[in-house]
Amino acid sequence: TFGWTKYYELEEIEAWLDEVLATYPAVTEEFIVGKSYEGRTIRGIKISYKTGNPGIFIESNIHAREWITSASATWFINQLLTSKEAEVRNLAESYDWHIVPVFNVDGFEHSHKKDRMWRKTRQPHATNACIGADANRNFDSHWLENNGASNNPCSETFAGDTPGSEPEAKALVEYLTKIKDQFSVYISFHSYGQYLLSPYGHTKEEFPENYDDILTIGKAFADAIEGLPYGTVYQYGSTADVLYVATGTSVDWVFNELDKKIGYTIEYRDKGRYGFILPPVQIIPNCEELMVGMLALIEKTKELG
Ligand code: 0X9
Ligand code: ZN
Repeated sequence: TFGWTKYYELEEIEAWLDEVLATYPAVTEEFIVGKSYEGRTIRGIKISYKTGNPGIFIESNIHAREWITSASATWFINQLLTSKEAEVRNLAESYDWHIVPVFNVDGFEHSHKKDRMWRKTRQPHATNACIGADANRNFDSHWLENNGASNNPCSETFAGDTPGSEPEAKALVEYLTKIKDQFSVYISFHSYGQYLLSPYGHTKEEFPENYDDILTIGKAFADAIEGLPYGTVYQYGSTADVLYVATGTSVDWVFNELDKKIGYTIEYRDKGRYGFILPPVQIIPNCEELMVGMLALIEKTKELG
């Protein structure tokens, strides 16, 4: 049976998703973002307990090797549906959740079957033997500017030939545009480094007009996680300021092009000891951190209006 003491392959995650959809038909619904290059269906689950809730969109595993992200997304889905804790119930039932546990389906499959460290999509390049692009550099927001991505198909941060050249990114843009009135918060799950990153990724010379609020929310997230007995420390701030310049990311596209005010990238455990190969015993502790962090993040977001 499915659980959170090991990592699962795509097929197992999808079977679990089917089971969840069948078990909670009154409050769950499948949605389809689109098709990957290799023809897989990019699936999501919507969880909605009542009408009129504000929406939160969670995109996970855009980078193939970041397995802790889909493990955390499935854990989070399970908590929203099964937790009996008052705070979690309130979080679950006061928002409409749109969650894509494995976005980069082709890359994820490849990371299981062939190359554990695969990051990118799997679409071949027309004039180069290297395969794939960094889906998180392929969105049409400051695409390929400021050295925040590479034009070399062999680079791990290859931006793709054009914005939306990757079928996965193109499908997500179309899907998010279609449902843009149904969510106000966008969160992208990544690993690793223990950061809560906000826009902008494309420059550290400029900050969003609501950056003070963004930092206040970030602090609430980090403080909540530090309050757990694990003592895990998260840094927070703009991507360009805290980490590095990254252009054409999904979060920045949503923030800039869909005019959303709250968008974060969570970079999960650890700080590099295990890196992308986070041991399975850390899945649940990581998820506990996610939950207290999310509770604080959403609470503070609501408080600041
Ligand atoms: O470089 C990335 O795409 C992310 N880091 S990772 O090590 N997981 O590859 C950070 C991207 C965060 N930036 C924004 N979304 N603005
Ligand atoms: Zn990543």
